[in-house]
Amino acid sequence: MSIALSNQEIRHFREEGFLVIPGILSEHQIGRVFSEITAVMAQRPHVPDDLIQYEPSMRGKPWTETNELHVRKLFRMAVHLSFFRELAHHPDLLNTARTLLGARVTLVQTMLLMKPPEISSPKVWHQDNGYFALRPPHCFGFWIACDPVTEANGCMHIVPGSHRRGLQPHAGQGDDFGLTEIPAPEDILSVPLQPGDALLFQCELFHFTPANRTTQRRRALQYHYMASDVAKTPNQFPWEPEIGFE
Ligand SMILES: O=C(O)CCC(=O)C(=O)O
Repeated sequence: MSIALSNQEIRHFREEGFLVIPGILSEHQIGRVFSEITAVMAQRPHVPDDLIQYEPSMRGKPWTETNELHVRKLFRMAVHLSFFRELAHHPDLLNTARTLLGARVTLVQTMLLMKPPEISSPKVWHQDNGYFALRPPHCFGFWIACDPVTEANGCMHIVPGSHRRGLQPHAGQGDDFGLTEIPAPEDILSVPLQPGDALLFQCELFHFTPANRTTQRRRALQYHYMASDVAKTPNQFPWEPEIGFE
């Protein structure tokens, strides 16, 4: 039996731009995610170039290419790794995407956001559609906690309802590309989660994660799906969808 969103949850997602679904992945599935990360790192350097991105703060410091704790993110895993490709077909993800976006959906992008202890950097305030440039913005992401996720180790911070303002100006380069106007503290909601819990967020919702200030790991999976009526518009971040579903 897969999860079926209630009308109230669908309304909440449309109005507030987010929804929390507890327990979307099992302990066993999270364990597989961790072992896949370890396997990828053990295969260095024989892995695709776009799969691993290291923490910028490690530049110039002693580090090893095989140390998981030096990794900022894994990227495009559904293209490169069968476990993550199969996970994109998980009924709770795919059926929820179809409920919110319509029958024909595409997997836009997958990431494993590693936010390692002590050396990580914040992810600046942004809207994902600042990177995707999709019109209309019929797209959302699942952000799935793999570790216990807290304010101290870098949980998601969002501005409920901000997707209704439409795409706002962004500036900066690479991972520092973000909103030119930072939200007011009173508008911000932090979203602590337990392993396996998912935050669903619309692709124009303002969001941010602080650095991990603890000695605990904070790994999260991010899977974005888009609807079939969406077109990519040109911007500075060229990307290709990972999977189309029939
Ligand atoms: O998990 C994180 O640290 C932030 C991820 C995020 O917002 C993104 O990559 O767009």
